[in-house]
Amino acid sequence: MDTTFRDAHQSLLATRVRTHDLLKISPFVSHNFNTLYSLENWGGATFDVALRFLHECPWERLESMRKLIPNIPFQMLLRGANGVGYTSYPDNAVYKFCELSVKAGMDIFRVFDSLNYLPNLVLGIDAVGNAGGVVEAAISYSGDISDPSKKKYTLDYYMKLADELVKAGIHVLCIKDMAGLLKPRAAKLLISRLRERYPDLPIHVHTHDTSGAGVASMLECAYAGADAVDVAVDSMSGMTSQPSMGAVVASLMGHELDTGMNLNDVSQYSAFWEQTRTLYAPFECAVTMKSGNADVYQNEIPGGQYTNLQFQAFSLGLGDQFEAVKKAYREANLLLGDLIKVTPSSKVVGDLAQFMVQNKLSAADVEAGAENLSFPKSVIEFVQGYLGEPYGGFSEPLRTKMLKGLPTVKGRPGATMAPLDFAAIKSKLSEEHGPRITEYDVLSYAMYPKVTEDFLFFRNKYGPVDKLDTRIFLTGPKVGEEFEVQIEKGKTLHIKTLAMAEDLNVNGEREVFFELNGQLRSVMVRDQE
Ligand code: 3PY
Ligand code: ZN
Repeated sequence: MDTTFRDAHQSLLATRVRTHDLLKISPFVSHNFNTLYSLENWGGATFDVALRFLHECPWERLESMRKLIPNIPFQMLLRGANGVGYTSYPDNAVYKFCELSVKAGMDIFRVFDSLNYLPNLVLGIDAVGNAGGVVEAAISYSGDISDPSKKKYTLDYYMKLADELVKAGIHVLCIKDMAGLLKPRAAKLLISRLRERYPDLPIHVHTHDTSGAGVASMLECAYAGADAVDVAVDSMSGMTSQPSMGAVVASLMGHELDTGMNLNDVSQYSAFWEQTRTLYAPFECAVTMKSGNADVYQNEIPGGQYTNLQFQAFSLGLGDQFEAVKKAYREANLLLGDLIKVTPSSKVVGDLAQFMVQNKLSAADVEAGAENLSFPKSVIEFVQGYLGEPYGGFSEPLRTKMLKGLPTVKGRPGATMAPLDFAAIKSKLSEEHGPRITEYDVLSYAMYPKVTEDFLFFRNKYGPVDKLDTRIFLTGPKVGEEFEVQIEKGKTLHIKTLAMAEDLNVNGEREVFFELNGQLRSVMVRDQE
């Protein structure tokens, strides 16, 4: 599977790659990579970031990619009962979300739960199955099964969970190594054991290359009988992203597992992304991250979160704080009982770690003073049970001290949530934003109410900004610059910026003059300097 369209940029470029650039390279992918198991191009953080920061509709992105790539299965990442969000949703929101995803063009759903909590996983599996999608159920990997001193997440734990998932009726089993902890020897052990137990079950493995061992691990998985492994095109691979496509393709050439993929095609694809990546320089993790780092085996921070935490620390001018955050992350995880850490449980651990660093608290301080500390909201909601139940139970007596008498949820959180009234949401949105509200907008609202409202206001005011090219979108045109925007097939706007007024008006706005298809126009723009 190629992750370039989703996890690679989520992990390297803060998920900022725009539909415009994805569509530019889509015909090339369609023509040259039709032997891929799948193209991961949706879900995870892309949904939220598209709406929130890129001001574009994620559903339209999916439909547009589908039109240009009709011949490669599409794959998305579904956070089980957490949909594409950070919390539990009512069941009908997850079912409807899957139904619409299939309608918009999705094929394969990688379903995981941030605590490997079976009832949440089963809900996601059922929702995908109901929608007619391919169910790829994922076991999130933590710890190290090749280290006998690690007692919580053992080979036996993973085999039992696999048994439960197979019983739930899945099409594909995924091992989701979101932090890149699956060392080559552990990979061989786990995949060969799964292959032995389930000779006919398709097995798919996902990893991140944070330590630098990703290619080695994926090759071991392939040799041990995995059917598909995840890679990103070379120029979007490595470090917190997936291992390199070119490296895996080249390593298997002439072997019985030869992928049959052409290195020249990979290289052309990579050249496109090498160029395109430069447009996203402000979001580039490579500004702060220069190399792989094997300390991930200790802190167990997932790929996307690793770059986020590092970026936050460096942008505050606290580069050395990142070392403290990584250390605190490890401690926070142990305090909470050694959790599976992946969105959203990884956010809980990250928030606790940052809280500890900011307040200069050691693990012992947290344990001793929990009754008197104001923990981040995500941490409190986690101990209340809003994400489900962690394997091995909640950490006591810390949980009770943190709760300070707050109510708790037993079992699967979504089971006790009232269903959403989609018709009511639609009429509310239509009243506020006009009659063009679709069922896709309704589901965006179900996942992210405030972000979707902001997006709808923005779209009504500014139109389809996803049609602008990325440099213009991110930095704006220069005075005197001419550019074109294709708003639909055969409809192109010619724009030339002419001048800006010297003075600001009373609202702090400046008049900007431009030509639109040869006609003089002006617009008031708030001055940000
Ligand atoms: C996500 O949930 O977005 C992830 O990438 C988890 O690994
Ligand atoms: Zn990932």
